[in-house]
Order: sequence, then structure tokens, then C-alpha cells
Amino acid sequence: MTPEERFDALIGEDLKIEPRDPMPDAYRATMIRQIAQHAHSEVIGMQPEGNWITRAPSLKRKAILIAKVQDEAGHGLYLYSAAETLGVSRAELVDLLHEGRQKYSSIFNYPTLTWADIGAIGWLVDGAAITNQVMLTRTSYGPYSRAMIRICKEESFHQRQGYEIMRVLSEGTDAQRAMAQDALDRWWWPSLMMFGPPDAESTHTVQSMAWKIKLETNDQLRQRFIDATVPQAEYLGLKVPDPDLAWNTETGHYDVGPIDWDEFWSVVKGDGPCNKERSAHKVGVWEEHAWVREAAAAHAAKARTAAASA
Ligand code: BYC
Repeated sequence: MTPEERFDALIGEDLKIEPRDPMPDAYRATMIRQIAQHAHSEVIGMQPEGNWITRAPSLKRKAILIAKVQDEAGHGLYLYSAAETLGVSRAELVDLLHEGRQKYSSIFNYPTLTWADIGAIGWLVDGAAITNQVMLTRTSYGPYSRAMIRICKEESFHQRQGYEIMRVLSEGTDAQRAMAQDALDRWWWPSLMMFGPPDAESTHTVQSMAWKIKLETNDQLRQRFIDATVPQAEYLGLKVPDPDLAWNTETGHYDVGPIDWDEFWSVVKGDGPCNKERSAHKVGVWEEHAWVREAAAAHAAKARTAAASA
């Protein structure tokens, strides 16, 4: 069997591609691009929520938020490790992000203006992320699929803590309900954009589905998220900010109004409300804390020398 035939056979039989298996260069490049983008999203995604750690309304909320933000760092690390199995180093990927040559999710370029935004991120952003990542637990690349299993377990707690913040606010005073509604108004459309461009404009979907990297399309996953989330908004007594939203009895799905794809592409290209701030903060912290990496490397080198002479 040639390496190409072995790869095709593994994909055809729904078996995982493991790091030592033969794989086309383009499959490897796609996996590196997607996993790196995912890892960068987890890490940059700490910033909007980190912004509220010092202002969380109670000790309990602060402890939960610190733990959640720390979980996101952990997700970034699992994902960089998964990417490293494809022959790139974490340092190379971080450089590519810092040079603006790799992306992170559009969603993290929006500001967190009130405490309700922390609820909306958990409910909507983690909710959208899980919808996509449950599919990715079955993706064809073994290390990525296994990282997704653990990440999904943690993300489902994140989603529930966000929804719980929204529930408490929506059962609170008029001002708290208004704050929850305002957060839904601002985060609804960007959350739908997280799933990526419509299928007709998605450059990678056809090939990624043939390789079973993606098992469902951007539009299919977006629809699943909408169908699950609209009843949750109704339960909270909040209004989804879409005048065209309607249940379609024929399709058994919600119809939604047009998504502003110009906004999406402008955010992806670097012109969203917080792109510059997020990137500058990330690069600044990386440079400022270089001494931590240097100290860890020096310690590891000393430990190796000690072990060799023991
Ligand atoms: N933002 O052909 P397409 C989290 C790009 S973090 C920016 O459909 P694909 C959390 C795309 O890269 C979890 N760019 O692409 C953390 C491509 O451009 P390039 C984040 C986007 O890859 C902290 C072009 O558009 N989840 O949960 O087949 C706190 C055409 O797109 C976006 C992941 O990263 C976007 N939203 O499908 C709270 C999931 N969408 O690269 C929560 C992993 C598309 O050719 N990624 N683009 O220049 C995926 O599943 C897939 O990459 C996507 C896109 C579904 C996102």
C-alpha cells in the first residue's frame, strides 16, 4: 500500500490519522492552520473576560471567573501540544500570531462593557464554541479530536455558568434585565459569525469535509446553535435582536435575518473594535514576561546537567 492509499484507507474507514501516519502536505497544513487558530483563540479569548476579574460582583463570581479564564489558557496549551505533533513548535506558531500571519476567532475583537457581557460570553460564545467542538471530537486527526473531548467537558461548565449569570440578571431589577438584554443585543450577531462565512463563501469546507476534518458545514452548525439558543433566550424573557427571526414549521428550524458579512470580514481583516488592542496586549505581555520563559529553560538545562552527572 502506498502512503497515499494508506491515508485514504484510514479516512475511508473513519479511523484516526495519527502523527506518524502518512498524510498529504495540504492535510498537514490545514490541520496546523486550524489547530493554531483555535489555540490562539483560546489564549486571546482570555482578554475580554480577564477584563472583569477585578470587577466581578462577588467573591464567588470572581473565583469562578478566574477558574474559567485559567481553563482557557489550559485549552490553548492542549491545542499547541496537538499542533506540535504535526512538526511545528509552539514558539513558531506564537511568532506567526504576533506577526499577524495567523488568525484568532473574530469574536474576541469585541469589548466587554458590562458584567452581563461575561454572562453573554459564557452562554453564547462558549455555547457556539461547543456546538462546533462537539463535532470536532470526531475530527479525523487523532490528537486534535482527543484534545476536543476534554475541552468540551470544560466548555459545557463555562456555558452553564454564563447562562446562570444571565438568569440571575434577567430575574433581577429592571436595570439588571436591561443590562442582560443589552449584552444579548451586542453579542448575538458576532456569535453567529463565529461559525465562519456562509458555506458558499467558505474556502476550506469542501476539502476539509472530504478529509473528515469537518463533519458538518459552517451553516449547519450555525443553524444548530440558533435552534438551541432561541428557546433559552425565551426562557430568560430576553428578545433575540432579529426582527426576521421566526420558527419555520416546514423546515423545523428557525429562519433568521441577514448576517452582516461585511462586518465579519472587516473584523477578520483587523478592523474590528478591539483587534489592535488585543494584539498589542498579547505581544506586550509576551515580551515583558520573556524572563519567565528564560528562567524555566535555564532551570530545565540545570536539571538535565544534574541528572547527567548523577
Ligand atoms: N474568525 O473556509 P472557512 C473559545 C477564516 S475559543 C476569524 O470556513 P474553516 C473560547 C478562516 O480561517 C474557540 N477567521 O474556514 C475562548 C479562513 O481564512 P484563512 C474557537 C475566521 O477553517 C475563550 C476564512 O475565514 N473555536 O471557545 O474551514 C473564552 C474562510 O473560512 C472565522 C475554534 O477556533 C472566525 N470566526 O472553518 C471563551 C474552532 N471563521 O485561514 C471561549 C476551530 C472563518 O484561509 N476552527 N475564518 O485565511 C474551526 O472549526 C474552523 O476553522 C472554522 C472555520 C469553523 C472556524
